Amino acid sequence: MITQFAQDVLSGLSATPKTLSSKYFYDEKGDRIFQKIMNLEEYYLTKCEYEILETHQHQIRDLFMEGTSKFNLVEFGAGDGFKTKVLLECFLNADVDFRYRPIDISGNVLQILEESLEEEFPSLKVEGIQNEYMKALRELENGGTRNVVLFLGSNIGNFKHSQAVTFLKGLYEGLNEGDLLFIGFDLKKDPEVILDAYNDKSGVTRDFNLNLLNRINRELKGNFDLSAFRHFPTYDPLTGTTTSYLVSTKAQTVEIMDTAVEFDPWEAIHMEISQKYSMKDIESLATQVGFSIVRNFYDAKRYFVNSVWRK
Ligand code: AVI
Repeated sequence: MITQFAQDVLSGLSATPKTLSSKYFYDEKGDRIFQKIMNLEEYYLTKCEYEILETHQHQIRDLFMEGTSKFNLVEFGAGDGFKTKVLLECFLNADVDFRYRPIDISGNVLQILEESLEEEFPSLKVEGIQNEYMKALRELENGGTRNVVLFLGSNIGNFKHSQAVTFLKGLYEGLNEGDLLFIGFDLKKDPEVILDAYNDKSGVTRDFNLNLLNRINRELKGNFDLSAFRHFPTYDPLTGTTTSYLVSTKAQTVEIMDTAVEFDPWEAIHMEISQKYSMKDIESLATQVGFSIVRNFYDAKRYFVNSVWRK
């Protein structure tokens, strides 16, 4: 049986323009490279969001607790929980009554996270949900306990506008009146700062993109020559969209599962978008989906915002 990955790769590479989905970046090696990205000098996003959580943890706690005695803290794509641990520690220190429910499609990711949380915070109530985000929503509490959903890291930025709206509408439908969404957006800023974040000098982001070609070679019997593709990110300050391409430096034929994919010289594969927002963009997105914005938390440079939305 042909996997969803194989189907998506073959249809993406036979389309015009050629495209691959960035959701496939995250195999084991991709996860490791992304960890490196988050530690890069140029990649300000993680540092800014960490600063927001550190600086405003008490106000965030008070907001989550406003008008209720307990809540479920649900997280989409928790990863290693590095940033979330700031909040978890703050809530535990204040004896807040809450349960942490990280959601991830990978059982392995959840298990590693749960083990590290048990070691660091033995009194924390953790109950992971292994499922796709939208399906996991059906497992959420609707017995009166508030759900607070964390969607950190500007992960929303990897969706096109229409996908972001569909995703947030699905989330809205899955929540109860009064539930909260705590969501991270990367803000529009000096285009050079943005471009550098996706074009680091040490080439880690290039390797992150090329790793998907490697994954195709490994898992789909491909024969991409990685040295014949160049990483090329762009940023359009009008739309706020960062787009990453891999550009074929010559005419070449790549075989994937016995299918030939032809590249013209300098033909590009669209790899990823990372959308940057203005506060107006964020307000209109929240309104379009039906949420009301309760509060916005910024880092000192105003590079990033964590916006709190209520259903
Ligand atoms: C996961 N996501 C928010 C990252 C971003 O900034 O778009 C993925 C990434 N791609 C290149 N560098 C980081």
